Amino acid sequence: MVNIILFGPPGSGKGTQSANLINKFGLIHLSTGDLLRSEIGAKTPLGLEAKKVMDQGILVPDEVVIGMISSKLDANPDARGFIFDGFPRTTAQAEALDKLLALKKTSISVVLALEVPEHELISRLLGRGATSGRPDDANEDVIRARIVEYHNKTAPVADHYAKYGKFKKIKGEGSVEEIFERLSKEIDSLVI
Ligand code: B4P
Repeated sequence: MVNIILFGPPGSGKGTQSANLINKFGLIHLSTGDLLRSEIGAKTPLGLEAKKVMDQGILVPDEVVIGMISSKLDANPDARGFIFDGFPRTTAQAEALDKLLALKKTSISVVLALEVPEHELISRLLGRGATSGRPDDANEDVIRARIVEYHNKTAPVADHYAKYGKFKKIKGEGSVEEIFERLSKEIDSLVI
């Protein structure tokens, strides 16, 4: 099995690249952002609670997203692998993911971390906010709050995987196709 974490700050292109990578490599895309937005769209109790924090640019509680990922792993017993997009976003989430994968006798193959300068992140997210209707992309204060959350809570996840030699930085600037090529090269060396 090949299990990849696509890592990086908000707006670094995780969602954009995952959509293309799953087609090329036949992996299953697990995006906690997408899962949460689908709960919000369906107006479930979980979605209504999540919306309150997501609209402020802060992270949803660990137990909520860990529960969602656990159900999705159980629902796909025959997968040849997964791309985790936007998860794990805290060290507690990373530890929980390691345990969930160990139960399935597998582990993370590599963490590919997209590196993009902050001014570019802000301009990409404001650009999407102009058309997507995503409240967390709509104003610069919320975008900055998401970047602060990333530095405080998500960046330490890099150390968690670097300890095991599984962390790889990828230049996240350039065209979508150029970045796709960089990521594909890394995954090619893993895929059976
Ligand atoms: P996410 O949905 O994960 O969103 P993201 O980090 O903002 O976006 P991503 O990096 O995927 O950027 P994208 O490709 O879309 O999270 C949203 C919120 O959900 C979080 O703030 C949090 O509240 C909550 N949440 C999610 N997961 C959680 C977890 N595990 N724990 C707790 N809370 C969680 O690209 C952005 C824009 O850039 C797009 O418009 C795209 O077209 C553009 N773009 C992409 N690549 C480009 C390129 N190469 N050049 C120019 N533009 C590009």
